[in-house]
Amino acid sequence: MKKLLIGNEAVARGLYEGGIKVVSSYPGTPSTEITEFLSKYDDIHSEWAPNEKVAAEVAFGASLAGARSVCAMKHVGLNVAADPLFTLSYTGVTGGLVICVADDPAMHSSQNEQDSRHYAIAAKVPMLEPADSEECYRFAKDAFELSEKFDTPVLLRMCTRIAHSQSVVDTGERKEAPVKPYVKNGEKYIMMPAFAKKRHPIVEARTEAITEFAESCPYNKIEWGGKDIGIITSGSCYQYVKEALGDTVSVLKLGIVNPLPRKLILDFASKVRRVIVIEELDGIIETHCRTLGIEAEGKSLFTPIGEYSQKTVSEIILGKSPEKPTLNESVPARPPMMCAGCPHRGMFYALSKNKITVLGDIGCYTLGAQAPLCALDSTLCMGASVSGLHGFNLVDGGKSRTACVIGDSTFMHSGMTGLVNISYNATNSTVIILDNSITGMTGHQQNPTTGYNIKGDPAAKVDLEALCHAIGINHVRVVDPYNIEECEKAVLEETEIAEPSVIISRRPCVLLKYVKTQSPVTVDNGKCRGCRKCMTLGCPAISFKNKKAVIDHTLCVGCDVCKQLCHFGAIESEERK
Ligand SMILES: Cc1ncc(C[n+]2csc(CCOP(=O)(O)OP(=O)(O)O)c2C)c(N)n1
Repeated sequence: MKKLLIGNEAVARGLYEGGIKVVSSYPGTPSTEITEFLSKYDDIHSEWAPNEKVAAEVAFGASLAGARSVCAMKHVGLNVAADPLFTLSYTGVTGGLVICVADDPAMHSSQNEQDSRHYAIAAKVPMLEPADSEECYRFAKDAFELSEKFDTPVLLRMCTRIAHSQSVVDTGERKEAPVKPYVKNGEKYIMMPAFAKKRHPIVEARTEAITEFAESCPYNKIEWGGKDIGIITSGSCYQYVKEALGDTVSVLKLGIVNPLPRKLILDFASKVRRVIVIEELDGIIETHCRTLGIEAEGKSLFTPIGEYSQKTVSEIILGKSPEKPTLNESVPARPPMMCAGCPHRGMFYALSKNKITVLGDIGCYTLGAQAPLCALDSTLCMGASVSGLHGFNLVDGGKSRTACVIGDSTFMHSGMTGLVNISYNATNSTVIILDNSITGMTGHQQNPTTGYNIKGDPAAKVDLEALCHAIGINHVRVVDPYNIEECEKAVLEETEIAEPSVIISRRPCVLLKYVKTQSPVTVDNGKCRGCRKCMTLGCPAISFKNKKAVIDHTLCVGCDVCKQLCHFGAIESEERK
């Protein structure tokens, strides 16, 4: 049946039809919807794991038990799952195992721009890269076969443009893949040195076999056009090349980006005058061409930074802008900002006002770094706020008032172990868990602290207070971030004491459906002195006109935080007017 699908939905459909039995993932833009779409199928098991390493290991266990399994993550998630990945390459699989990884060139929603293809090379596993939704569907479906045929996990590389763009997919029916019977096989699955040494040559031989497969497989294809320029490309860049250059050039489109074919590339290169590799991020295909002795051009023309477009390709190859219309460049920028009524804001105000040095983490609350709050001093990767704070305090030795902030999902992901270290190695660190009862940043996924699973069914709920106590923290207190005085008091007291402490700043995300908002607040123009105190919150509902504060009723949710700041009683709740 023909359907218009975004790349991630097409991947989910392909995996479903390919016989998936288990998917375990951790959310991360632009990969999240793969698992969200899979969770709609009731005949497979789907789950959010606390982090990508756990997810990959769940997929491994399910594969070991004979089922086709999947985990999906964003590019930085693969750093977290790298440990199982590298040895999974040695063990191989029983049931087919597919790891979907989504890169984010241009960092639309990421902290770096790493190129996941390096992982495929380093871990010596095959990587497929689709260029539209139809390929997302087909590659995902075939990936299980490939995984079982070559006894390897298979990486399916997505990128933001392919994951979130729509194109037509001709879907089919699910083909059940019976669970293979479990057979104990220590030499294959117990990777201690004696056995692992025997597996390594198998991995090398497998790479040779897949390279041979890549020479003539249907995923790599040549489209002949003008022979003056031969373009070698893959993924989204293929679309830019076709749109910008049509058949004025010949194109070798690679669908397997690791291992790369040799004969196919040499043959293609021998038939064109000039070889240009167009690949976003790093010059991986270009380097491969050069090791084959081909004088390929690539990064001398195209930047390793950010995304390309048909405009980039046209301007660099043809020296002119494309004839087809491009997006109007003057689309207004819409930078992310903390929502009106965001429960993180009150705590950030308290931290900023009291000039606390705050190690930050990754989530909606990273936006606390923006003016006017400017409440953060660092953001590195998930979990790093907690471990980093301990390191900072080891050196700072109490000279500054310090704390760290971490969301509930991020705390479950990789903050807990940092807290164990704080407790065990004893620094007077204050960890603030911003518990908004959801994984907010990636679009409201459940996590182990929310009490619901991926399907929205009730599930075991981690008791954060009890967990922190069990880790050895004696000072654990809960505050309401809509109460500024309470937040300030907690921050000042807990950063003062001579032992580790945890503040749980708890209030559900205001965008959750079950959260009841209050009537908006209004400024009494007579009382407003134009002091701009309310503006220091950075609430998007508050602006300034004619030297007075104005509150946008379409945005205000009546959290009352600004009201607490106004010394002149100029901000009033609607019903009290
Ligand atoms: C290793 C890794 N995995 C996934 C992500 C994507 N990601 C960014 S923040 C975040 C979780 C945010 O949830 P939470 O900590 O609860 O904070 P909130 O956004 O709700 O404030 C995720 C999954 C990431 N940046 N890095």
